[in-house]
Amino acid sequence: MPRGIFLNLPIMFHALTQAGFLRCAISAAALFLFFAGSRITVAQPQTAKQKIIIDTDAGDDIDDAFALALALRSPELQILQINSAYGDTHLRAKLLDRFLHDAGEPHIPLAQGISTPGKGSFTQRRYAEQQAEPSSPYPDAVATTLDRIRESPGEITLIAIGPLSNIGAMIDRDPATFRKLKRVVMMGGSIHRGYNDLGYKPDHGPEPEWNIKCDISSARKLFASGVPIFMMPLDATQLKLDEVKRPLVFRHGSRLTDQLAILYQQWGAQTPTLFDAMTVAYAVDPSLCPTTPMQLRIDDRGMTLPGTGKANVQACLNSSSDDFFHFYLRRLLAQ
Ligand SMILES: [Ca+2]
Repeated sequence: MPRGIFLNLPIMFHALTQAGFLRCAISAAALFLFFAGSRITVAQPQTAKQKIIIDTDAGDDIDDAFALALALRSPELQILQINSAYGDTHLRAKLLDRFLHDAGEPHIPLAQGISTPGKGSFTQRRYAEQQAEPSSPYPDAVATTLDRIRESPGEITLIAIGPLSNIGAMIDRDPATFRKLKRVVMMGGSIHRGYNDLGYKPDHGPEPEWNIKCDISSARKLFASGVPIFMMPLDATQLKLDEVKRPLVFRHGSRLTDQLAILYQQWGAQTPTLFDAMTVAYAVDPSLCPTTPMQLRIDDRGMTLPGTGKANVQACLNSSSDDFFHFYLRRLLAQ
């Protein structure tokens, strides 16, 4: 036996003993931390879901359906109610009824908004018409939304993805209750970019945006309401579901994506622009559409014009289409 090792045996024994003690001590500490950690995990309340109400003119353009699909695939959200908005709101409610049933989500409450002499095209009319009439009339969207705000003051996010007629009526009926919304997240407006400006060429300037110009009076009421408004305008929402991404969705084969595939066919154009879906994405992950405080006024044509006064909205002026679709498609295709 080499002398060095022989001579060091007591020291080695001592070291091993110490190591053993240390191992025991570390194991005990780890066990303590494990159980302590478990206790902490059990004691912590689960993160509360965001309560949302969606106000939608689904049936004309196709992006509302894609926004709803994202909401249904976002476990952070508790959908209290979906309102049909603008135009033939009864038929829109039937579209939503079929969409939710056939997607496997029939428990979500629906309400019928205020019918207006709409200018919309209702491209997905046949899908809606094939839904049976409800056994009892759809509830009134304005009354039930106000009721839900009273039940959960300061907690509800209203996601507005259509012309704002229901919202204007809520403010007319009970402005104090409306002010108890946590916030409104809306698709609407055009600050620097108009339609079909994807940001690659020099700006050709803003233009009146559909959701604002269809009911200017209601939009003005919302801007003056005092409720925090987070606005996703044309500048940040021209998100193209292109020919590479469409097969991923339409061949996925879930009950939800099958509804999108049918509605896409009835819509009848080629490349959807998912304007409305950004509102839901923003509600879940605000980093997808960073906002800037702005003072905006609405002129008689429906332009949203920046001013220099006190900010009345938080507007998102730019977003990354790649980041959005990474977020969106991963959720939609996860099940
Ligand atoms: Ca819409």
